[in-house]
Amino acid sequence: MDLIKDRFKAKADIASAEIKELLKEYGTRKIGEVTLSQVYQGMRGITGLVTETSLLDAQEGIRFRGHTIPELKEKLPTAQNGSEPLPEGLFYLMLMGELPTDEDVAHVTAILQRRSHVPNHVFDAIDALPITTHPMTMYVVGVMALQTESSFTKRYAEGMNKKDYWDAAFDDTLILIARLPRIAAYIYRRKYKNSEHIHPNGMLDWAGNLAHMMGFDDHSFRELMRLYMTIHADHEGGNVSAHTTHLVGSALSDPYLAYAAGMNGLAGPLHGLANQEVIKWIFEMQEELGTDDPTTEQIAAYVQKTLTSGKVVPGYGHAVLRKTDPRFTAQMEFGKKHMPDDKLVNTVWKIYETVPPILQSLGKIKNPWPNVDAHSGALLVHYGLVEYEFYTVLFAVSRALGVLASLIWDRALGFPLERPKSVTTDSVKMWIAGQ
Ligand code: AMX
Repeated sequence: MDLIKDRFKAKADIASAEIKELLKEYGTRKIGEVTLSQVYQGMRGITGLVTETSLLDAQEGIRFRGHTIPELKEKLPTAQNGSEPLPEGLFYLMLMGELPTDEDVAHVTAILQRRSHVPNHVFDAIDALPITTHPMTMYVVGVMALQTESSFTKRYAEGMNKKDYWDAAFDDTLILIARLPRIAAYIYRRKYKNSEHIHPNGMLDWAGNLAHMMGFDDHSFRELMRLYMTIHADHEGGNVSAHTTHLVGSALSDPYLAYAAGMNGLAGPLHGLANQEVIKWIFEMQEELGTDDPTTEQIAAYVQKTLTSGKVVPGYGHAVLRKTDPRFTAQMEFGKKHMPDDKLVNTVWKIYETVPPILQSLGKIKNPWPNVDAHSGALLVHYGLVEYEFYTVLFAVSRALGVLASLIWDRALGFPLERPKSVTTDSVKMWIAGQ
């Protein structure tokens, strides 16, 4: 661990010095203007955050440290006999800002394997919840129970120097990431498999072991988990889960507290819960139409019905993206390679043909194209992972890689408490009257 910590520290020192220079020279330059509408409408388009790990382009989609998803699929190391990127490699890239070698990735995998033991009280906390509890609630409770292990909180109480915050955040992050697959798999087996738990395989990579502990040992399912964990990891800093983790961390809440807060945001249906909503919506459509192979005409009628009843079409639209999400495309490619004839996957592709023109015709939706969540569930169902309430937990395990790599950077760069200004409508009226 010292090896990557030392490397990280050297990079963070250079970055800190650069930022200091930038602010000295250009600190008073305006980066944008804020309209009253933006203040009332979810702060869309306001630049107000620094997130080093990834950057989202409205047309092109996400770049992780400058690399697109197709590039990552080419450049990141894969498992032996595999062709999908290992998420440990993406974590290294987001943290270090440079592509890892095979040895770097093996090193991260080994660090995570060594730290993966989950203390019993975490399982006890999860077991104390009724079996009907949503898996995301169980997951956040598990993360909160693990917070007893935070070295950030212990060291802070002992009077840690602020120069060492990054170091404690680093330690917490690696332990937390190492343990999340076990917590997720435990919840899956508890809720859906009669608590018949499967022990970790200490030889497997992080995502492969998650698949194994959930009870899926098919080679291509492990490959899917590696791809899934890679593409869901980060989507720059303004989305609800990343922004919340960053915000809560800015109060010097430790990485466990900050990540748990972020995951409560991921559990909302307009954000990460959309992956369960998509499959639920498709299953309900199949039931209503009485077929598992609906035509595009039938899908179009069902979409209209969804819209008329005042609901959103899950998996479509985005607050920043204005084209098909490359994370959707990466999953479509996986589907074409591994299950081209799967009926549900083909339905997802038919929905892709049908929905955008309908949403476009409404005139108010800024992005009629599919996002990551439009595809992920159908791939999981193909392998027998049909319990769609669990899907957001998988998203959450992956999202830890991005938001926690960012949190280490937040502490390394000495970012302060986040505290934007708010207004009341009365104060806005007075401001307008005085103009
Ligand atoms: N179906 C129906 N209506 C939609 C829609 C959709 N998929 N996407 C947007 N709209 C509506 C909005 O509800 C809004 O309606 P209103 O003016 O009556 O309130 C209008 O179109 C304008 O919205 P927008 O500016 O295009 O989108 P936004 O930035 O406000 O919201 C998002 C973005 C993702 C919340 C929205 O597109 C949505 O609700 N999509 C469905 C849920 C979903 O797939 N979420 C997952 C996003 C990805 C992720 O975080 N995992």
